[in-house]
Amino acid sequence: MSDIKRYPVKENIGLTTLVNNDQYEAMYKRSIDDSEGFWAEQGKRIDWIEPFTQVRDISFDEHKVNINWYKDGTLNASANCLDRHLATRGDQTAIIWEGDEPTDDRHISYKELHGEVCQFANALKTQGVRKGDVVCIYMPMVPQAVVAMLACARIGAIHSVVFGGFSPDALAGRIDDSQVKVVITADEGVRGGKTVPLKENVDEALTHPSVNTVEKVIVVKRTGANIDWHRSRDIWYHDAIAKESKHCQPAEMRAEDPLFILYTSGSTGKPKGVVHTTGGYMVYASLTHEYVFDYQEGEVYWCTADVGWITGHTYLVYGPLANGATSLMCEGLPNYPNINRVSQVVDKHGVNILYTAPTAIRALMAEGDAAVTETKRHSLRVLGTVGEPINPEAWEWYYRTIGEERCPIVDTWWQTETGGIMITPLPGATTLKPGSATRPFFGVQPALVDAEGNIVEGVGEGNLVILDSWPGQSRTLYGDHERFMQTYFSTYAGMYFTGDGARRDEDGYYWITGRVDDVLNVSGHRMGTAEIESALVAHPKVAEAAVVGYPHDIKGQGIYVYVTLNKGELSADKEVNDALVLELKKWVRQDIGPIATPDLIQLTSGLPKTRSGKIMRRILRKIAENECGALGDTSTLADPAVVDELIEQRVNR
Ligand code: 6R9
Repeated sequence: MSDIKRYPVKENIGLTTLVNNDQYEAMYKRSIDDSEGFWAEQGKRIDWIEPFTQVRDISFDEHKVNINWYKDGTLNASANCLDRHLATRGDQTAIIWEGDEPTDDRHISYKELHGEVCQFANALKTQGVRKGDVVCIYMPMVPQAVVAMLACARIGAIHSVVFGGFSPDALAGRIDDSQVKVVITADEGVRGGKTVPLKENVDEALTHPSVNTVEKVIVVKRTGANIDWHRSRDIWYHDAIAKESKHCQPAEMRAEDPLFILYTSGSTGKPKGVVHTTGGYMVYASLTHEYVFDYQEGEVYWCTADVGWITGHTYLVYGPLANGATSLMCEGLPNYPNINRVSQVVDKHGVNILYTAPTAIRALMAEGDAAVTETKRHSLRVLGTVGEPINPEAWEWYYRTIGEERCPIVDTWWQTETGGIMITPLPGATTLKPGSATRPFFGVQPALVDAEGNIVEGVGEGNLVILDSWPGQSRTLYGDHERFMQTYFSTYAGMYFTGDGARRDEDGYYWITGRVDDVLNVSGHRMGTAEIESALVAHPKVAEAAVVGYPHDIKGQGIYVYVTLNKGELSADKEVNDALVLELKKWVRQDIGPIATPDLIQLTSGLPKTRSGKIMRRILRKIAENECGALGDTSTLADPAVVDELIEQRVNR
């Protein structure tokens, strides 16, 4: 490990929330030794209607997992993001919106955002939305997406944001799973100069026979495109708010009332509706946003994630707004219309803190210094990354080229289920090692577990678990607490299992090695292999499908698919087979969405199976990685000849 570079703390990053590593160590120790006292204090950073007296009430028992933070307190998340700032920073910009085209932008002050959220909250009530109802938000990256989230929070409705890149089928599944009452969408989205037919997708999703709870569809006019209109069901957003008041009393919510549902891929086919509640989530979002990004009053903070992902929820909306930050929201792509767009936006708005994903960094890096031409980036102070392991080359490039060796990089490890950042450096306190997410955040107790379920001490490797609860933790899966307990608490009894593997070095630094379950990480997006497989086997010509990941320069992981066809469908004619491969790619794209499009498809006459019929994915992964010499133990194969054919006809070389 001695060739690992270290970047000691820089003195010149400006004001820092934490002075040094000793302070981190002391505060961390306190957060573990006196969890109750630490979180009682931190709980005060947000505004409560009825203050809490109980801090934590937790059971990690695999059969009766029960997680409560600040249980008897009441609050409103939108009031914490808006109302409490009005007196001190009502005229400060809350959201800078940067449109897809560089000429398009808008500043929205806390006062304006408050007014619009109240208006829309009233509109939702007028449309019949009540406390506890589920509202689906299927939107492009426009300010109304944030307004919609906060308006739901204001009246105690539970939002379920579905990423605008998901297909009508994927949307239908998510609407059906949580019995959505109202859908909020836009006529079209715009990204990288291309439009996305969001309203059309909603119309199609709502024709699914299983979808029968949606009463209203509220439509934001983004492009003015021609769209179908269902008079009794559809309402324009601007009409819905027209007559509504800019005042709306925030609903008094209990700390453990759900704030939102967010669907994420697991290792089985059906997406999981991860539920986050109000009090603990807000405390954790606000605390991590301040410490991890060393956020200082008045700074411009830019998280490039879409609101359809957890990163957009916690670090574009709830964390920064709870802290009164100016949060930049960008509609388009990091490389549109030019490769230096990110740097241009940084200069244009004086961005101090930039939080993005390794896949975006690698895409910029691929163009060399073009990503920074004609820009200065002098305002930048802290850089962050999230979503997947960052390779040291990309880290170094980010550090030198974007940050000019001035800005610490916070490589933040966390998950949809964790609600907020869990393992991360703290700028100004932590010596950095490129590729390592470094040390646990306050209150977080990571551990490594070996194959036998024993905790690994000191230097070592294993599956990453978390030993005790933290306030941002997900409480359940919507409508399926059994599955929640089963998925996260049954692998290692009494511990939260992350699904990731990790290594710990001699300094106690964590190095995340990636998923250990059947979940891929494609451009920082979680994709269950089972989801893609079930899409494929639904194709009339497909008999069986097996999906694995393989290393991809830009995306981190690419999607490699092995497909066997129904009898007689595999042609002797290469052109016919090639056409089918294209058709299958399109099929998956339409079924799930563009992010799930397979990169490589291999048609084969058989899959490697054990005698009991289990697909041997280990072998398929090796072949997809083009490492055919290292297949490992193949003695349990039912038919070894299959492997020779797979190697012979592999499509990654
Ligand atoms: C926030 C988010 C979670 C999975 C997680 C892990 C991977 C996220 C990472 C990272 C290495 C990091 N992951 N951050 N791996 N280093 N800094 O991405 O949530 O979409 O639920 O994905 O992403 O594999 O388990 P989510």
